[in-house]
Amino acid sequence: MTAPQADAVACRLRDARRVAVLGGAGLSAGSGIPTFRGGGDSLWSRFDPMRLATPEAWQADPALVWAWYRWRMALVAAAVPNAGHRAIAALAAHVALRVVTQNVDDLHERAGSRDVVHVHGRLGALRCADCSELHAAALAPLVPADVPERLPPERCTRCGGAVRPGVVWFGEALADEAWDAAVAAMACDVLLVVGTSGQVQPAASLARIAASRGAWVVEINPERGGLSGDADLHWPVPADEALPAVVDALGGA
Ligand code: BJW
Ligand code: ZN
Repeated sequence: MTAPQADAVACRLRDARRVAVLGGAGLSAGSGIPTFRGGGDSLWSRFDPMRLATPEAWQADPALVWAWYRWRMALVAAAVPNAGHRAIAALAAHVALRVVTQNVDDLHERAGSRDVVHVHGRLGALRCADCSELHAAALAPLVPADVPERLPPERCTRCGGAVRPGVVWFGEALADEAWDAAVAAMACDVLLVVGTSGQVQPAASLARIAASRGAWVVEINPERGGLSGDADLHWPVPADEALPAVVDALGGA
């Protein structure tokens, strides 16, 4: 028997022409990647974001920042997509789907999703801190054997500058191309907001943008958060439970 929420979401999806996912760290929690906020082993309960995830932190101590990102890359490289990522990839067989994620891992891609918009960049997309040139390995998936070889990184082949993780730190602007694609994706009939606390701007404003354009918004998150007020339905279960149930209710992958 499927959950009533799964049937309700599936029913909306059947009538939708365009569907979007706005995802966050909770989607990858089921793959063993820690979230940023909350209790347990969350990143910001153990590490100071101002010393690790800002341009000032990079200026002050690039070796410390690199060590932390190297550890994060190794975690991601050893992780595998969970049932939530796989269900999102499977949904694309049923509906016209855009995936917008705040996550910097590559688990959506490894689960089979195409054209994922990473509004906060990607761990694997190393780039020059000075001229923004992408590092050669930028588009390769993260695999465990690569992580020690890639780091510490070489200097930029174009300008000799330092190579940095291709993520968006606090105080940095999101890449125009990613932001524009994310806003365009919010022109949808149904938005699935999955595993985000909705505390970080401007990404959190995307749900409001979709709602203001008439989207039906479902929030899949065990906890209520900053985006619950924008949601028509809050479904308080983990992503790797809810999303496969939606695919099942739609009639399988
Ligand atoms: C589950 C689950 C399961 C658990 N299933 N769910 C307006 C007001 C106040 C401040 C600002 C503002 N506008 C901008 C700011 C400043 C700042 C900001 O938002 N600060 C707030 C935190 C106060 N924003 C910025 O600085 C942004 N830049 C910017 O605004 O630039 C302006 C500018 C313009 C022009 C020139 C220059 C500048 C940039 C933000 C970058 C965020 N970067 C990070 C780190 C990325 C790199 C890295 O990974 O190291 O991005 S911070 C971190 O938070 C990361 C995430 O993508 C982001 C969002 O986190 P997310 O995904 O929501 O995770 P959590 O942990 O918060 O929540 C997890 C959720 O999952 C929870 O709700 C759980 O319940 C749930 N969950 N298990 C489903 N199994
Ligand atoms: Zn350079």
